[in-house]
Amino acid sequence: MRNLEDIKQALANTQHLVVFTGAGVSAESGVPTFRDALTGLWENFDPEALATPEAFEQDPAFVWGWYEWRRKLLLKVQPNPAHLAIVELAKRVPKFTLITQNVDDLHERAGSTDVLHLHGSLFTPRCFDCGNAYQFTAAPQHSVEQAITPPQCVSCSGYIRPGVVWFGESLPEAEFKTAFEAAQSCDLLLSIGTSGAVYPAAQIPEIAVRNNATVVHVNPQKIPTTLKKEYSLQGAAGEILPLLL
Ligand code: BJW
Ligand code: ZN
Repeated sequence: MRNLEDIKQALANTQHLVVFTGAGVSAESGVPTFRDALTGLWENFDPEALATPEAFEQDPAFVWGWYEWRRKLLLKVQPNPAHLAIVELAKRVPKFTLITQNVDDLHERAGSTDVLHLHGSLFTPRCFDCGNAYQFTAAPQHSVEQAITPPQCVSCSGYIRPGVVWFGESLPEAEFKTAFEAAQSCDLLLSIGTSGAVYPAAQIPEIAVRNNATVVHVNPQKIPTTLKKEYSLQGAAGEILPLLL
């Protein structure tokens, strides 16, 4: 596979490697992606009914229940060989930045540090009204269809919301800035398991391409590439990434 040899060469010479991940990196752990046919979360749920502040205001128990179901699922799964390979890659390069769109904690549980979570986390809930952080006290409840009234804020009685970034909301400023600067200054970027459907995160590989970095997409779907230094490695992240080590 000539591509693989080129990419290994780029890895051996890189000064600043950026790894940018989406839901696909956690798929082999058993976490559903969003947009994959049949298995994606949005095959069965309408994103507009769940992943917006308006949806939460309209039916907080429905939305909170859905996120509690996903939090519970995460407590049962483990990082996969893709998460572990990323930890190993970080050790082998002079400078490393890990940017994820994922709201799970599988990169951290695999051993990655300083992970830039562009879309927040399922584990940092806060008050919808005043923003006060909330500590989970109880284990999440179960059934996927189960509506659960959210807990209430101790300071203002507002409902507690998941600490994720919904459509129409801004990305966390510090993470956004660091991630975009890394995309501009890196010489190699691996974009792993993302459909590239959601902006502004989807600009990250585009920025790296524009700045003449080598960009490698790892995805079971073939990702169209435009430039000589842009590659598509077709396959599951947990199988492809260990080949780069
Ligand atoms: C594998 C694999 C294996 C499978 N190995 N790979 C109109 C109104 C308002 C906003 C907009 C608008 N038009 C556009 C916008 C902007 C909007 C947007 O991008 N919309 C598009 C969808 C059209 N963006 C926003 O609103 C963002 N904010 C923003 O722009 O702020 C400025 C603003 C303010 C006010 C008004 C307007 C603008 C915020 C976006 C937040 C996204 N949040 C979500 C939900 C988080 C909470 C939750 O988890 O529920 O984040 S959406 C969802 O998609 C989630 C993901 O992080 C994100 C990206 O998905 P990802 O990771 O790419 O997953 P999939 O499923 O799409 O793809 C998986 C891939 O893996 C596939 O390619 C598979 O092939 C692959 N795969 N197995 C490797 N084993
Ligand atoms: Zn509050």
